[in-house]
Amino acid sequence: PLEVDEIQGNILGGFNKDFQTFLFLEITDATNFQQWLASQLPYVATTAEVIAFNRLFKSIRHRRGHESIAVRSTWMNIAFTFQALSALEDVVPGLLDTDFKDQAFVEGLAERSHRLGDAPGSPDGWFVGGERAQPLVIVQIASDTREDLATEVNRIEDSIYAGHVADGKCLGSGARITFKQNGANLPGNLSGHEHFGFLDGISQPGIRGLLSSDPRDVLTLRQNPAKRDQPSQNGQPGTPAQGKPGQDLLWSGEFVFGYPKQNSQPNADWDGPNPIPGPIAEAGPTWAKNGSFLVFRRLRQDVGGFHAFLKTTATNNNVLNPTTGSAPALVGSRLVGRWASGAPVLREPDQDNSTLGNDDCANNNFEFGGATANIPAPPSDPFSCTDEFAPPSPGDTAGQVCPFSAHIRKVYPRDDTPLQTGGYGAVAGATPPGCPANATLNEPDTQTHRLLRRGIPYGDISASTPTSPVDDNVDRGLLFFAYQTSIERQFEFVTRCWANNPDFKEPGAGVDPIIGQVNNADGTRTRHFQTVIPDANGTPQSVALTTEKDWVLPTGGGYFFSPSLSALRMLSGQ
Ligand code: N7H
Repeated sequence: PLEVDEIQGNILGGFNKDFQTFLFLEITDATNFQQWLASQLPYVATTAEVIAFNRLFKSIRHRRGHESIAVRSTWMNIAFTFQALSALEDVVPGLLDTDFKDQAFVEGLAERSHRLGDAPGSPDGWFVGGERAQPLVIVQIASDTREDLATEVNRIEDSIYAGHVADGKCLGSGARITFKQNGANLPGNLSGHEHFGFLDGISQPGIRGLLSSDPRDVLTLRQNPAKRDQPSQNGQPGTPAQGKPGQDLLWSGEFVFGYPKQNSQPNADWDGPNPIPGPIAEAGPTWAKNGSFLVFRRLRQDVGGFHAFLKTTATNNNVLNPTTGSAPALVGSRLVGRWASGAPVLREPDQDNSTLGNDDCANNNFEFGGATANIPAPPSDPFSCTDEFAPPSPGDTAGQVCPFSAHIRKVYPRDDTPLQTGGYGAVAGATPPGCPANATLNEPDTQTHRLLRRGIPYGDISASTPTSPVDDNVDRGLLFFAYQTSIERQFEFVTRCWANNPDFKEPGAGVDPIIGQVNNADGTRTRHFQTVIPDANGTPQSVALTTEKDWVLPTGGGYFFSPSLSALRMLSGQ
């Protein structure tokens, strides 16, 4: 079973708090830092704690609606770059005697930035993480209210500025704060949405063997035992075959070290009643068990520029949206694969539908390759899944409803298989270096490239909308966080082999309009993508689009390792 008391809380539980602050520390003195770290260990939140709280919170909210809820909590987690672990090696003998296998983690994000297609000059000038070989530590603090957050951030900042007393001597903390980043859930109607306007955090991989923090899942299981797995081969009984409808359950080793990973063998019975686990996820050092890699990207968003593009594209292509009247919003839905409310275009091609977007039982229930069935009408229990949104998703193998370039299809192609030979760049010589040439795209393999996303917006909301774009030049965007056990196979692969690869999943599909980045041979950053927009009669029209702009611009980040509670104790010399 998963050692939920050992695993830091944001990894599998997900902080999912409205207010978050991230402190970036540089280690200046390893011995003093060790003692500072020891003083902070009682505050580190575990997965057990976070899941228990989230379950309680959701069930109270379900009973009381959205009125203010008195239960609150504040959580802290901590993670280290490879360079920060190296800085501790002198005081923790043998720490890095066994190498970390993931080369991306060892080199760090600054060193790898060019591989991700970042603009020339990156990462110099980033707000944080731009310096190569900087021993950086991230402290993640999350709270339900601004006030609670400020109290905890002040406590931590004071402990860093003031240092601490040990053996009657006043020591420095051995660290200095190099950057402080606030993030917050957007206010009002944009709550839960990112700055372009789309609901975020809908689709996540489910974790085998982890009881979901959603009370509906627990109740659905109680009512419908058929949804339970048979005892699986490594003996984790009673896990559901699916989380919420459309959410596949993965072996936890995809996200936490020391547990079985997915079985990527083609045709492996990966989601059947007796799924066959893959090998155990190993970081290298044995003390990495119950830890996870954390990728952070500070992504500035050009909201006005993106909205202006949606509007111009709608005008240039005579796009009409007879139902909602918002042609730019219709274009946006094809670039993302969901409407602003979160409703997937595969289930609602013609117009936005906020009831569908908000319904956790329906908003992820679709596949690209095959049809998905509707969930049968439930018993009267209000927690269980209803799915009144007929018709069910019919699938879309030809990419006529959810274009192949749409963000959600690029970064997670679900059950897609190639239409033509070669899923990763069938055009000879076009396969990006390091990406499999002429690999066969199949679902068991796709499930080895998943991410547990934990992002939160930063910066003030924009007045811009797709119908009335406003360019105000404000620094706002997404603090993108993702956990995984291989940065190379998960975050970097998704970015390089899928999002930035113009020939994925079909030759000529183009790059991901949201996050795709290209450095062309002629020195430009011009991006091309093919989309499909219905005309006034609903007939899909193929449209080739081009933009010189990056609407999402990396302005900071780092590759971190989030250790187990035992490993944190070891790092602090206890
Ligand atoms: Fe994306 N957006 O608003 O357009 N993303 N993303 N992302 N993203 C998703 O299902 C967005 C970024 C993934 O399972 C949704 O939660 C923006 C990076 C993955 O079906 C929306 C930025 C990477 C998924 C956005 C951004 C990814 C996903 C739908 C940057 C990885 C799940 C809501 C500013 C390299 C796909 C949801 C699935 C979903 C947006 C960044 C990956 C609306 C604005 C850097 C794996």
